[in-house]
Amino acid sequence: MIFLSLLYGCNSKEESSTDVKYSQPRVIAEYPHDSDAFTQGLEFFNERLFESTGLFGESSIREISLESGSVIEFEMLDPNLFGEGITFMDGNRILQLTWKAGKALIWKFDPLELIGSWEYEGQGWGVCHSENGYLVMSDGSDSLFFRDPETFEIVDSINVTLNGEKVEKLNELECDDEKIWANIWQTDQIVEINPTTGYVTHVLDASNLPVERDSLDSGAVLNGIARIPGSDNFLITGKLWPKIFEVNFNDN
Ligand SMILES: [Ca+2]
Repeated sequence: MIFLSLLYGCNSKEESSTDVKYSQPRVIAEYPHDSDAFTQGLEFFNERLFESTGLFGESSIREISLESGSVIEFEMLDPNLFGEGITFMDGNRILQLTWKAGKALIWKFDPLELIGSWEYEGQGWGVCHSENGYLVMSDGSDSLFFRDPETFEIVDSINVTLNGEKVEKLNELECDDEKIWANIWQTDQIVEINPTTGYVTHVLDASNLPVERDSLDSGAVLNGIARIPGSDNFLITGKLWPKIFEVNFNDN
C-alpha cells in the first residue's frame, strides 16, 4: 500500500466495504458495431475511437467510426496472437495486450504500425492508463497490476473485493485518476473500483441493455468500456454485439 498511497494519494477516500451502490446503466444512445468484431478493448483517444479484437487468426487493432460503425483503419495481428485490451501510452502510441503469449504490442498510429513490444508473465486481459501515469492491467483473476509506463515493470498490485469477497475474472478496463471500471467476464456486470483499497464501490447490472442475447454466440459476452472525452458518459459493447451503447452509470 505504500506505493499506492503515492500513486493515488489524497485523491482517494476510504469507503467502508458496505458502502456499495447497485444500479443499472441508463442508455443514452445506440450506435452500430461490427458484429464480426470479437471486442477485447475499447478506448477513445481525443475524439477518435480505437478497438482491439481477439481470436487466433482474426485479431486486429482498428480505428472505428462511432456514428457509422465502419472501420476507418486496421492492422491484423500475427495469427498466433490473440488480441486483448488496449490503451494509449502517450500522444502517438497504443499498447495492446495479448492473451497468453506474454507479449504487449506497441503501435504508433497515423498510420497504424507495429513499432515494438514488451514481455510479461502470465495472461493479459484488460489494460487502461490512469491519469496519474500508471498502466493498470488485469489477467482474469481478482488482481490488478500497476505498471510503470516507461518500463512495464510491476510497481504494485491490488486485490479487488466486493463486501469482503474476491471479485475474479476482471476483464476490460477503463480508468481515470480516482476510479477503475472493469467488466466481469461472462457476466453483465461492470464494477467501479477504488484503486487504493481494491473495494468495489458500485456494481452496474448491464442486463438491461437491449441486445438480443439469444441470437448471439455463447462467447458473445459484454466486453468493452470507453469513457467519452468531455462527458460523464461511457460507451459499452460486447464481443460480436451489433451495437455500441452510450450509457451513464450514475443517473439511474
Ligand atoms: Ca477500455
